[in-house]
Amino acid sequence: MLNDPQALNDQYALTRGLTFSPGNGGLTRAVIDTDACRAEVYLHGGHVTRWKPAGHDEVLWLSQHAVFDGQKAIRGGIPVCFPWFANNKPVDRPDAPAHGYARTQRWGVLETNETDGQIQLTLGTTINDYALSYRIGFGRELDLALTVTNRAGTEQTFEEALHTYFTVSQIRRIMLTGLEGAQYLHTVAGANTLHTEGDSPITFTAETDRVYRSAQNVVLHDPDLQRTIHIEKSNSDSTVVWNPWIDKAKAMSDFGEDEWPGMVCIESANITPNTVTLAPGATHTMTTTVRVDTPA
Ligand code: TA6
Repeated sequence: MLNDPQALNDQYALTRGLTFSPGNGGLTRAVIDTDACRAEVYLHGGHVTRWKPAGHDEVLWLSQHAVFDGQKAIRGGIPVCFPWFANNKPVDRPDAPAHGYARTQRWGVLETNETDGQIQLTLGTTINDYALSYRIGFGRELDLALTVTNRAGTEQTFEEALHTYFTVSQIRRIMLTGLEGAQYLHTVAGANTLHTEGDSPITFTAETDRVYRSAQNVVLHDPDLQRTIHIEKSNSDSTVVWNPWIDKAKAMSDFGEDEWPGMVCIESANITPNTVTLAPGATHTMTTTVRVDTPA
């Protein structure tokens, strides 16, 4: 699995906008720079950290305190959570990491190409008896496709999430639509109580940590940034909405105490009870497309 930027450039660089170079902490990253967008992806965790479509501000949020040591998950961007979400780990692995192994594992480059101005980068890794292939399309939209293959001789069941951190003007001033009427698990402080979303847009006035049982697309309305972000998805029956607010932000060493008002997580996922079970050799692909509009 190539990690040296020069070797990666020799094999995978694209003259029209994709190169590899040492990034923060000396970690190898792909840098995308085209007329359509600028973006960055670290091989550590297969982690998209930046995506700035032409004509818009940066869409993804990255903590100023994110750690790039090649061990810890990078705080912000799009962490890949697999083969479980949060602490839904196997009971016989009490010390296993929250959100699984994918976000702290080294991923390799499988393919790069450019089509109609969109750069496509496909990364891959293996986790236990799973093979993961992650195709990312960088253009005026951000296209993510996470494909999981069961390489075991028996069926396997997993959870997954593209744990996307979005930059917002001010958490108290944004609204989410698309989850009206959806059932959700409220998990703040371990409450784990089931609720049903009302008919009004979702607004934020306190720590918010919800796993919606919904396959619906979500729209993030940010009037102060004069933008609307559309999060469209397929083969995803869960959506997580999270903002840590004051106390939880303080409790995280890689999250600035004053950063929480400027972000929200909206995560395309498959989380219990919407787990995915694959027969031997079977595959499952979850997709998410992020699109930014300037409302009329
Ligand atoms: O997606 C929401 C969540 O499960 C929160 O409960 C919070 O723990 C967040 O993920 C971040 O988790 P991390 O392990 O990256 O600190």
